[in-house]
Amino acid sequence: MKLYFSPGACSLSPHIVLREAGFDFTLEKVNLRNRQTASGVDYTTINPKGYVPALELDNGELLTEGPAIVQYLADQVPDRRLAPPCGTLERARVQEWLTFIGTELHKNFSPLFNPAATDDAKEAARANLARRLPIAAQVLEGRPYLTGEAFTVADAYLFTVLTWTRLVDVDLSPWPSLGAYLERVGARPSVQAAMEAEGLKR
Ligand SMILES: N[C@@H](CCC(=O)N[C@@H](CS)C(=O)NCC(=O)O)C(=O)O
Repeated sequence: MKLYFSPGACSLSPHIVLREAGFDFTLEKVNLRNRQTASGVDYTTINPKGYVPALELDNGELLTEGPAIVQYLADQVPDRRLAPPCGTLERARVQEWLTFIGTELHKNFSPLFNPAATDDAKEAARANLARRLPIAAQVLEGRPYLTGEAFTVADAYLFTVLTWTRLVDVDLSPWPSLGAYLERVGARPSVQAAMEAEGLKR
């Protein structure tokens, strides 16, 4: 398998999951400014959506959309318990978090990275984050991971999104459980290795 990624972007989530799952895989960096891959290919010829992540499967098919990719990976290695079995309420809880992270957190960070976004759009995004981050913070006051005692693919995604708070000056100090969570998940060997491979470790 090959993961198309950009350092520190949301592709870090499937990157972490590939390592948690123990897969053999390769990485190909995508320059999101000019949409060229590291090997000099126009990325839109590989993934017409133009954004990362995309996972090239061993049969040549391309799978996109982070939440779909991480669940596909988890389902290939059920023994690793990266997601509960399909069709269970526990699985729906993981999907509930993946959707919340994708639509309510991730997409409210996007304007903060976008130089073309107006100040009003940025302010609205910050206000949305200030209303939504406490939802995750409250849950993490009572458990180490989003759905309980065990790390799941939803944690790979939340960790990834929370790392962006450092880049766009979103202060996590009102929610100490989120800071502690960043430390906890960030200490996992898979996360350390993924960050090293993406050149994110200082
Ligand atoms: N719906 C997509 C969103 C992916 C996304 O927002 N990717 C960002 C990086 S975090 C990106 O590649 N942005 C560049 C662009 O949109 O052109 C997913 O969940 O995988």
